[in-house]
Amino acid sequence: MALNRRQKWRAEKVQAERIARANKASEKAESEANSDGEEQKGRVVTRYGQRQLVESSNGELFQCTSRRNIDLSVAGDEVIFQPTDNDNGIVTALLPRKSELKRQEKLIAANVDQLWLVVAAEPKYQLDLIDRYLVVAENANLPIAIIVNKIELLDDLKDLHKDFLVYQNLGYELHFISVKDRLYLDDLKQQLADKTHIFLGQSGVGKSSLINELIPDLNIRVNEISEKSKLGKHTTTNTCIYKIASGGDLIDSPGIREFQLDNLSTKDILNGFIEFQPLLGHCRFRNCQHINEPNCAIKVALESGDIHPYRYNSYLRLIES
Ligand SMILES: Nc1nc2c(ncn2[C@@H]2O[C@H](COP(=O)(O)OP(=O)(O)OP(=O)(O)O)[C@@H](O)[C@H]2O)c(=O)[nH]1
Ligand SMILES: [Mg+2]
Ligand SMILES: [Zn+2]
Repeated sequence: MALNRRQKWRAEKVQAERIARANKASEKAESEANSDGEEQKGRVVTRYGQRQLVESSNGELFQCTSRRNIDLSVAGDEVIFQPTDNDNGIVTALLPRKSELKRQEKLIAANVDQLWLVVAAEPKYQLDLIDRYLVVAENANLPIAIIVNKIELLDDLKDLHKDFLVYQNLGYELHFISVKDRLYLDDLKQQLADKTHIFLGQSGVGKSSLINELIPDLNIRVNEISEKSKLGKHTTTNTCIYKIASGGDLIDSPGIREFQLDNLSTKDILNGFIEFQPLLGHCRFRNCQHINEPNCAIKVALESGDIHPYRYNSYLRLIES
């Protein structure tokens, strides 16, 4: 519904007031910054609105605003900041990023080394959704591994292993675990012992529970999934980075719901199927869509069994949606 003139005027006024307030706050913070602590390096733990929580090298937390000319930071960002009073401060510089993780054009984390796609026995994983997440993950150009959680709920793991064989054959590392019963966590722990890791996946699969388990003194709020709906409850609201005592860093992020899934371009989709990569450019037509064109390298690979029919159908579904 279009806003009428009066509503529009009101919205603009509110917006202008908001900007004026934010500018005033940064001016105040800036003048305080000039009279206070030394500039130091820190890392952004989480951001909320115009503020961010910055961790200093000795682990102290500061609530910071940013100097006006500085881009918004996200969890994982390295910054220069200046403490003002007590536990407040002002960010004066944003250091260059090693990597940026974006969803729907929105930056969600910085300086991530490894991406983990988390799925679960309940809410039950959907393979086409996994393919969709993998496309997003592949487009971030980061190493990806898959965690299947809550396996203690299954009587028989045979079907599970069969379902995930296609991913194993594609070279994705797989971990079948139960956070609840602490099954098969040791391997995982070792791999998380250094570098920065982010956990992505549907709401309710146990991302926060896993981080809680890996960082025992952490109090991430974990809610029970509503028994009836069998739908994940949206518990984590902010992307947040946590340090493991042994050295690595773990980033918890809010679960993705189906309606929030990224709009993927044809290029992203093609980029997202790792088994397609060596074949691209080998079709008869340069602009081949790999649907029903003659002499299509992808279709040839499909027919010879080098591309799994399931994955090819996922590709078709994504390209046609
Ligand atoms: N049965 C079982 N339940 C688990 C396991 N791990 C986590 N849960 C439960 O699953 C529910 C959701 O866990 P969370 O850790 O909040 O899930 P999340 O992925 O962080 O969800 P969002 O923050 O909404 O994205 C909680 O009730 C957990 O107790 C497990 O291994 N087995
Ligand atoms: Mg969570
Ligand atoms: Zn083709």
